[in-house]
Amino acid sequence: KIASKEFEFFDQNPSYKSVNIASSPLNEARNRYMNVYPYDYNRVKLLNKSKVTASESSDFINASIIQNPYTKTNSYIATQGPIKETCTDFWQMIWEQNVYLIVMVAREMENNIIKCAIYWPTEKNTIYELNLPNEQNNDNTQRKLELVLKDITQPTDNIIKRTIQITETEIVKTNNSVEHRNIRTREVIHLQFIAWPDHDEPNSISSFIDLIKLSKSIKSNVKNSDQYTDLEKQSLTVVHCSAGVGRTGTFMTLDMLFDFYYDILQLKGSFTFKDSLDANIKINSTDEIQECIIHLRKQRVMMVQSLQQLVFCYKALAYELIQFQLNK
Ligand code: PTR
Ligand code: PTR
Repeated sequence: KIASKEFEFFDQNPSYKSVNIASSPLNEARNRYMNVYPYDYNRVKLLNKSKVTASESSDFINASIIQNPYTKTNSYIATQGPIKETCTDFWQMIWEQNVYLIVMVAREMENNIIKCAIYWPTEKNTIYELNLPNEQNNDNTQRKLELVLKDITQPTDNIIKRTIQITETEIVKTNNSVEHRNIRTREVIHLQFIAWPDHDEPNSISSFIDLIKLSKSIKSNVKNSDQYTDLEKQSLTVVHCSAGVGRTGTFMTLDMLFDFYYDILQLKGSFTFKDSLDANIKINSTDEIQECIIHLRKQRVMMVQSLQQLVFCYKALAYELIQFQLNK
């Protein structure tokens, strides 16, 4: 009941900001849903503009930079599941933003409806080539991204983990030769959660918590690895579903709140069973889930999109805090 009031509160207090770039005639076709546009103020801009028509190019992708309200740092990119026409833009964004972790909280097809293009390489050790935009129209140089699926595993029943190697290459044509230069290579981890239909909630709490924990452990491994540059280590985690709001918002809410509460619990030493059931240790007398979603909704529309997803946040946070307490 409380959750349903709370949910109405979000819907009745939308914090709309301008979406002029997303809704402009030039970019409209790059959005999967016409009611889910990224705000202008925190959209991700493609650094190399790509051609949309013969004379016009655009830096638009349906993606929003999301700040973690607790750490006050930019932490994620929330984005739509690419459509066929935006797969190259998606990889361009991954490359330009130095991203090493993509969390996909959707299947490519649900209820016989396509929810996301298959934008990743599906055949192991085969090179998939994408042409990067050639803004200078330099006929002699073409930059490309080469994607190779290096590994695919299933760490749990509901998670598929892909290791995708991206290499930026440059093809330089001179009078009588074509030179193929590798500029840089990076491994990107792609985690796909396959047990969550949209507008709904995951079919098991613990399986979704596994996803959050796996993504946290990948981040800490990368921080300690010398394979990655500092820029890459600090990169934002890309999270998407179909619209990049409902399931994506739920993932981010829980991912941020787990860290927030782990820190508090480490400091406080203990808390009561009732505290954890409430999942609502009254810090500053606020409901942290509500606060967190209010912050997210200022950054992207419909983050945590349905009542079930809000209730799921409470259940999953309570579950995790109880486990945390029991395992201490
Ligand atoms: N927008 C409405 C809602 O959020 O419930 C209606 C809706 C429901 C729209 C389901 C789309 C839905 O599913 P799909 O994303 O599969 O089209
Ligand atoms: N037109 C759809 C709606 O309003 O329901 C847009 C939409 C589709 C919104 C899917 C959210 C959706 O879920 P998710 O963000 O989890 O993919």
